[in-house]
Amino acid sequence: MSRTDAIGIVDYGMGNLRSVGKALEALGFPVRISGSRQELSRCPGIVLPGVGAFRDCMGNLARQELLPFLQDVLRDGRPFLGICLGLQVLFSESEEFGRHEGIGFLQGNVVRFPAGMSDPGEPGRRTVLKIPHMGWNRVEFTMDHPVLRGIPSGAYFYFVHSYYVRPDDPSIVACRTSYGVEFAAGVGRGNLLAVQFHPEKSQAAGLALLGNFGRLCAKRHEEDPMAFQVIPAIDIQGGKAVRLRQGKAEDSTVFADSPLEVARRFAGAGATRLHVVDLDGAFLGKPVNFDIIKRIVAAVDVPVQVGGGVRNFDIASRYLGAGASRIILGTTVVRNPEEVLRITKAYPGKVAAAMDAKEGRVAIRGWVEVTGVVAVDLARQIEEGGVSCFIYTDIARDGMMVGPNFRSIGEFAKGLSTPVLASGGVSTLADVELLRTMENGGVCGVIIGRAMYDGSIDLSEALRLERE
Ligand code: AMZ
Repeated sequence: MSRTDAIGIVDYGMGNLRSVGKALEALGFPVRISGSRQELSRCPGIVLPGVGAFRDCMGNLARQELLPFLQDVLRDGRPFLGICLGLQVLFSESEEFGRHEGIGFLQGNVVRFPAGMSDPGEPGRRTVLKIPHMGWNRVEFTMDHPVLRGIPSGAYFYFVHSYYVRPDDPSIVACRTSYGVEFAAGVGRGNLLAVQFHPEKSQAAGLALLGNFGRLCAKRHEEDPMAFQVIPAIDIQGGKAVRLRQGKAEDSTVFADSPLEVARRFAGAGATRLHVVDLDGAFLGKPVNFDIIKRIVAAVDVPVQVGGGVRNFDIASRYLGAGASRIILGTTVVRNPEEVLRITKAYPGKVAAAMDAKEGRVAIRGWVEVTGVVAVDLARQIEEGGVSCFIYTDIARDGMMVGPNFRSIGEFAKGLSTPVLASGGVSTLADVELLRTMENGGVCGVIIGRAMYDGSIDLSEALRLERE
């Protein structure tokens, strides 16, 4: 079982998280309990359990630098299950022991049950309800949520809490319960479900819920665009599909007159993504082969990532507007990080950063200029800015058919929580297989160039490795 299948349980250092993990494992879903962004980022689904007090939980999440990560997971639509406090911290603020700000993904606040509540179910006899609300209670479903499906509305779940959430937007309430007051027992939006009760302590109904969540994660893993990908490259120079050696403009081999035909062939072979570079654009600093790339994007129905000469917001918008699934920024990452932020903000999940390295130092402007910037340092600096993946190219090996630099790729990926596509030097199927084994180390795919054009690698065979 690959580690990337495991459902991530966020460990924010507040104690025992075993019970939810055990329940998921008993249902056949591997789990990974971790407090590291890097490890959790590879999980197809995330559980934020509830242990301890609101303020401590937020403090620890911040200290472990998990807040931006959780924001990303929530924004991305990755399956997410919040339990108890893991529901409450998603909101704007809580009044538990003072006022404390939450993650703020959902608008609303967390309040304490009012003192002196009585049970309306017993007429004539006023029973004061104790705080915390502890024990089994009936939960009415108000939303058809995939994680609640198959469980009858009105099922009983186990609660332990003194505070409850009050969402500003009533349409996110997924289920309701009464305990003195009627309150939201859970909220849902897309693949997010967060509940006040403890499914891991709620016997059959709880296991049914966790089973639904596990299946949602498994499905996500299969569909995950970040699962290991074998990506054929099309580099365009003078309107033709070429390969360079070590990125040198003058050391170019033309492999096809029509890059569009090449793109059709690769997509026809089953490629799940194409990597297209406007080489003239990279040398010149602005798009040169835009029209050809636009036609490629329109002609194939697989995602196409595009780079070379994408140096500002407007050009990024033009490519994305033309249907590119992702744009690749190289020079701009070094020269204009603010522009990168502008682009990632407007287009979250659609920006890759190219780290083209010569002896570990980043090369820009068509790799003509080698900067003093250390690739992994730069990558670390910008990864919080919303880049969805890095593309690491070892320039010395690119086009040379000598095999990738596994060590430098591994070291680069190890230092980051964002997935890394490896490129440069890939020349045999064995290279692809070996990179595939680095998936748990953060390598999310491989870009193949020359080896595919000269017949050393059969694309269909390489793509088979993607699915194994
Ligand atoms: O081969 C080269 N000389 C080359 C190349 N393949 N130079 C740049 N590039 C690619 C990068 C990245 O995908 O790997 O162009 C893109 C970066 O372009 P820019 O214009 O953003 O620096």
